Amino acid sequence: MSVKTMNTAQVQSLLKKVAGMDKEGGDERFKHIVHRVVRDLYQAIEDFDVTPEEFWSAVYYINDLGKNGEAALLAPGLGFDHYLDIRMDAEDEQAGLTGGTPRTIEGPLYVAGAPLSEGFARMDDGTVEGETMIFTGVVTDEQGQPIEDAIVDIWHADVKGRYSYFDPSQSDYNLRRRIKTGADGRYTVRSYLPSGYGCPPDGSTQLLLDNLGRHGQRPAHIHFFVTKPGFRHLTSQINVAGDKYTYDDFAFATKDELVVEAKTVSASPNPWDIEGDYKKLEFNITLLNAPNETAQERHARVRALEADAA
Ligand code: MBD
Ligand code: FE
Repeated sequence: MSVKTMNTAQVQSLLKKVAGMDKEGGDERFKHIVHRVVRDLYQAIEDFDVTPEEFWSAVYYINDLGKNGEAALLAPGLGFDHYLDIRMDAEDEQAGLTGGTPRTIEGPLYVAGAPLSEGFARMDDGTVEGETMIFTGVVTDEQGQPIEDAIVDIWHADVKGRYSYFDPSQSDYNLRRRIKTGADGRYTVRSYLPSGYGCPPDGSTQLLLDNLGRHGQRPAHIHFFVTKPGFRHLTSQINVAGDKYTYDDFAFATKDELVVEAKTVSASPNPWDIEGDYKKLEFNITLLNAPNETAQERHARVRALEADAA
C-alpha cells in the first residue's frame, strides 16, 4: 500500500486546525513551529508508508523515554546539542567573533551550586577509586593576559562513568567544584581521572541507538563553565586523548582543540602531597570579550538545583 494524501485539501486543512491556525489566541511562533513539525512527521509517515503498528510503538517509546527521564540524553545522541553548537559557531563566525576556547555541549548532568574555592580544590570526597589527577590551566583574555576572579565550574564522572547527584551512591557534589582564579588566572583541581560515560544499557536511548547500529559511549571527559563579568560565558569540556571513544563520541562533543593528553607524572614531592604517580592534564582557557550582557551568561535550561543556587 502506498497512498499519497499529503497534498489533499483534507490533510492540509487538518494540519491548520491541529496547529490552531484557524483560531485567535496562543502563540504565533509556536503555532508555526508545531505546524511544520507535525507536517514533516505526517510527510515521513507518507513517504515511508509507516504502519499503525510502527506509529504506536513510537508513541509508547516517547512515554517510556519520559518515564526513564532520558529525553535530555537522547537529545545529544541524536546530535541536537551539537547541532545547536554548530549554529552558535556559525553565528559567531558571521559576527566576526573568532578565537577563544571552543564551546562544546553541556550535557544533561550538571548540578548548580558546587562548593566554591580560590585557586585550588580537591574535588573528591576521599572515597573515590582510580588514578589521581591534577587538572590545571590558566584563564586568559584574547591578549593572553590572565583573568582574575574568573569562575571555573568543573564537573566530571567517577571511574565507573557515573556522576554524583544522578548516582545517589555518591556524596553531594562529589567531583563537582567551582574554582575562582587568582591574579595569575590559574585554576587547579586535584581529583580522579574520570572514565567515559555509557548510556544506561536497558534505557530508552540505548534501545534507539541499538536499532541504529550505534553505541552509546562517551570518551573520558571533564566539563566546565567559565564565567567572568565582561567576558563571554564558555560552556565546554575536554576529552581525554587516547580513549577508545575520543573521536567516536555518541554525543558528538569532541573538537580537536579540546583533546587533552593525560600525562603520567611521578614528581615527588609535589605541591599537592600526592604519593606515587598521578595524571596531569593541562588546559589553558581563553575567554572572548562579551559583546553584550546576555553573552556573559549560560543560556537557560532545566538544571539540577539551579533554582537553589546563588
Ligand atoms: C554525559 O556525561 C554527557 O556529558 C553527555 C553529553 C551525555 C550523557 C552523559
Ligand atoms: Fe559528561
